[in-house]
Amino acid sequence: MKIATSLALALILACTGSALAFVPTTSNVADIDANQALKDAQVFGEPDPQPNVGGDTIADAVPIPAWPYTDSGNTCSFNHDYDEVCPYSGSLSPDVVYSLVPTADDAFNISLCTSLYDTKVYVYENVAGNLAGCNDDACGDDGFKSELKVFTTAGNTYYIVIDGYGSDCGEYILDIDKQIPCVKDCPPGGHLEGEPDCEPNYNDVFNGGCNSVPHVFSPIPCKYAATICGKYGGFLWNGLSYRDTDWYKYDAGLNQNGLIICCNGEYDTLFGYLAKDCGAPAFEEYLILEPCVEGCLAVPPGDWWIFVATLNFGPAAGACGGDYILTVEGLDCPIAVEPATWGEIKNEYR
Ligand SMILES: [Ca+2]
Ligand SMILES: [Ca+2]
Ligand SMILES: [Ca+2]
Ligand SMILES: [Ca+2]
Repeated sequence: MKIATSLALALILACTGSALAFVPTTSNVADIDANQALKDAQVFGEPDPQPNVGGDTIADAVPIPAWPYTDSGNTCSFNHDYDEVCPYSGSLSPDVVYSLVPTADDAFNISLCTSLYDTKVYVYENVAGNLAGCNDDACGDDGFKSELKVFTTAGNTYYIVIDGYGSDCGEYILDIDKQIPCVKDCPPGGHLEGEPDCEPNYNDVFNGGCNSVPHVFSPIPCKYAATICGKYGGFLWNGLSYRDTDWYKYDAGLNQNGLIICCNGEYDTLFGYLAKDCGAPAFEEYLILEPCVEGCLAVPPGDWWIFVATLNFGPAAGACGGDYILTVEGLDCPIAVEPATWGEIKNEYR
């Protein structure tokens, strides 16, 4: 019994420990210093170098003949030839290069999520340095593995560089597959968020909530069931990774019985509600949603703020102008009466 208890505690600690790496916050900027401290504290076992079998540089990149595609190896036996900042700089990790020539305009998902070290991945279009996308941390048991979606043009050559954080190297598992892009359109009757699309150095004075000075929120239209069509995405602000955060409020006193709030967006989405306190804003409850997957939360009675943003920061989060749909059901607003003509009313009593 005692063993079971301590085992359970160990499991909880393990979960908390890994979740600590990237517990989602309501911030609009990646906390690079805090993340870096967590990443630097990671210790990897001695690598198990495997023979360098090609792919050390773009000149001898391993061609990807067809997809879906999976390959594995160990980066430790390769040289450090390339690096990109996303957002951590100064990496000296060895890297391995693959190449892919799409036959149609497409989108690909490149995953290192099941790899065994702190990976980084980026893609060059046709020549080294012509960056089509970069990601350091997106997935995996500790959140430090990499995943990237890239849009490709038929006939171009895409060089996929498997790299690492700091000087980390190790065993990687590369999974590549064509991505069916998620598209969300505003349904009839949807209320437009109205915020301008974000862009480089965008300053959100529209509905950035506690991240804006002064704090600003978008009011949820007073309907029993409101549908809001929002725009979001990630961008760079003076080289740092930012994201558009959208904070919504409703009139105090309109939530007597609880709400059901749902969100469905084109990108990996962070969605939740929180107490109305900008002193130390923290989620009461949140969901991390994959593209085109709807998630719902039951909000208890009372006054709360509702939050929607991309899960990630910077351009890797998804281009500015992405769409999401937020629905809020249960506000104690007057129920709209359908206008009826006299003829319709008479028909009711025929
Ligand atoms: Ca490198
Ligand atoms: Ca990483
Ligand atoms: Ca927005
Ligand atoms: Ca916003």
